[in-house]
Amino acid sequence: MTSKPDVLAVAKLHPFYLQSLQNLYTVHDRTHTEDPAAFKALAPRIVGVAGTGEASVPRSLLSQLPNAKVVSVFGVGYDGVDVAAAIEHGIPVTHTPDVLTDDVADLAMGLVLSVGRTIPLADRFVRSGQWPNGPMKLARKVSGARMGIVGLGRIGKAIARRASGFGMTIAYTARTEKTDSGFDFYSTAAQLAANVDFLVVITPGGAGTKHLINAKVLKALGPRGFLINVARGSVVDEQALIEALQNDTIAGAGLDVFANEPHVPEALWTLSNVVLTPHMASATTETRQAMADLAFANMQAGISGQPLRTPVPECMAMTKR
Ligand code: NAP
Ligand code: 8YV
Repeated sequence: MTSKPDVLAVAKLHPFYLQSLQNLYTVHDRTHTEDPAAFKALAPRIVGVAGTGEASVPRSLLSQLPNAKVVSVFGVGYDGVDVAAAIEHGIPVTHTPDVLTDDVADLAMGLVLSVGRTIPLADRFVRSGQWPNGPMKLARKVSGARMGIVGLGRIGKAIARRASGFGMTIAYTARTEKTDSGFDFYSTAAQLAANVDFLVVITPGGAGTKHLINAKVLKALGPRGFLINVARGSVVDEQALIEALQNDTIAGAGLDVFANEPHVPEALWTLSNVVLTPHMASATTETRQAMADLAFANMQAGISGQPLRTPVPECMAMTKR
């Protein structure tokens, strides 16, 4: 019996992705961190690396994998992968764009409605028997409000389409102006924040966007403004955000991502003007299946030397190893 090729999982994989990998490969679950001694002997046999959007694939790991042919990320964001090092080692990186765009945009709008219309707070109000004692505090009208989108890419545009359906006016910031969008462009997040009611963050993570949303941006958003973050925890200065929420510098926040997941600062748990979700923007059965199918197809293509389905932009021009 011939043994299956070896693949390293660098994070806890979603069962849909893991099961399809296990049909063709022997999957070593985080052996590099769980059993470094065993990994030394295993590393030269690894032909593929499987990760998630939050996974770390540093240069120090890639340099131990002389026969790896692909890093296949289950997620569109790949800020944890040292792509420059992967390219130097001749290992292309793939991700799962587009298939999750609708779900992430849906959750962003869900958070806008949740914080603006205080839906989770209202649910707690009813369940805790407070309704007979008086009306709830009035909420913030969402229809017709001004939305600012930080990152008008695939998901940012899908959020804009949904917000337009609510009669919201859209403005945005990005690295480059999109003149065909028809939306107002601001060159900085602070300028954008000063001109909107809901500021929705949907950029990649990593060094280029670290703390793009800082105390200055939050001050510009102001006491009637709400922050929504569905991007990466690293994009927002979390300590500055906590202070802005505690001091009513901003009105509230809807957060799907955090600086040190799965750990969420206790200061956020206690605030009533915050809605918290556990990095679940793409977490529907339908979308997780589509992500798993695409991540698996990329892994299979990489290992068998076929054209990759969705390499990350930096690896588009790479030839096969
Ligand atoms: P995308 O199409 O590449 O769009 C990214 C957008 O961010 C682009 O408009 C880009 O500007 C902008 N951007 C990049 N760096 C920036 C900077 N320094 N300042 C301002 N804007 C900047 O990516 P996507 O498919 O929309 O995904 C975006 C991100 O969403 C992912 O990378 C991931 O981090 C996050 N995400 C989160 C979840 C979740 O579960 N919460 C799920 C999926 C994705 P240009 O257009 O000018 O290049
Ligand atoms: C996933 C994500 O939750 O696509 C991304 O960048 O952050 C999410 O879709 C993640 O990749 C799965 O762990």
